[in-house]
Amino acid sequence: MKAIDLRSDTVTKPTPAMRRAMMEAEVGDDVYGEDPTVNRLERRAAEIAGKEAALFVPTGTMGNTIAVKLLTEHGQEVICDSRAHLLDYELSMVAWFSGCVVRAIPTADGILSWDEVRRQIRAVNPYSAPTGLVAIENTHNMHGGTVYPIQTIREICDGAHERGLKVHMDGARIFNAAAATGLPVSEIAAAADTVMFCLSKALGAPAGSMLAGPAALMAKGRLYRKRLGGGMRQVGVLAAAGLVALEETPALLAQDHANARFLAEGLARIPGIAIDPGKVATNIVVFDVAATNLAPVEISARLKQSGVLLNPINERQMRAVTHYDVARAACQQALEALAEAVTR
Ligand code: TLP
Repeated sequence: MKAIDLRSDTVTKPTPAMRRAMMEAEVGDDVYGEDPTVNRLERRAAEIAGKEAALFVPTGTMGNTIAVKLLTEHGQEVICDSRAHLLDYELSMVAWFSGCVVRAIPTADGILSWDEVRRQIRAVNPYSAPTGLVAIENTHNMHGGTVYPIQTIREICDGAHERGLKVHMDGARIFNAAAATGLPVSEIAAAADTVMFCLSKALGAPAGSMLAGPAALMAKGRLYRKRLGGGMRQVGVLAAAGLVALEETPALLAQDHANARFLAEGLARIPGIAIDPGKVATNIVVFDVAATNLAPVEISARLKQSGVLLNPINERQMRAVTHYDVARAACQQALEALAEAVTR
């Protein structure tokens, strides 16, 4: 039996169209800038993001890392929310590569407001690390795929820019934000200096992310990418899948969102599980299992025995992520397995 894999949308397998495009991809040495497929992908990604240029990077982590390096100086502070991916899941690259410290703001749903950001900005003085950058995560992963209201993004970006700060958007799942709000990606990212988005998550490509922003910054970013070991040579084979992902998958995301809402509604009916389905706007469902009196790792292990893969994110919460490789029927099966796992 094929496992129902709700651990992440990173687990999607490339579609037949992606595999065909990969096989037929025209390639060259991308370190010389000679891979025509990568060049095409970078132009297309820039166009979609509404930025001058884009850079193909192997991972979202590398995209965020390069963005932070481009937009800060050594010793500055980066403001983000307290459960941001770049704080909790990127091996302290903000410190390791850019020499910055993080000022984390706790939030109810991962969405920062300008007022919260404003109060944390440190001016140059004899004690503090001066603030250099604000990083916002849209959609917000660990808070359950929450989406920034466009007005909030504009307020944060305008406010930050007025104070001489930069803004990076970790838009790993910005296409989910676009599907949920009906706004084009370019509009969502417009006010931010740089935006990173992943081809390898809900869009379904086997690997790769894009960093987009001003041309001069992206040219410098190419050098940081090389420093980090991201000069990938004939990588048009991957870019080809990315191009297919950009054209084909965005239209399918609404189905993933409907499936996530369906999962959330089912979860809310299982005794001991707490979730507000009304808050599930995209493809990530984070739910609290504390009242089941079972540890999330135990629930995860029981689910695995019934062919459902679903990970804990801490001692009380678990995360289910929908994507094109899980259909509605699989979500129903996962709900039945969960109900069984927590009552067994
Ligand atoms: N997220 C992964 C794990 O690392 C948690 C997942 O399964 O969701 N920004 C955001 C918001 C992300 O969710 C991720 C990956 C990244 C950046 C990093 O992307 P990769 O994994 O390509 O380095």
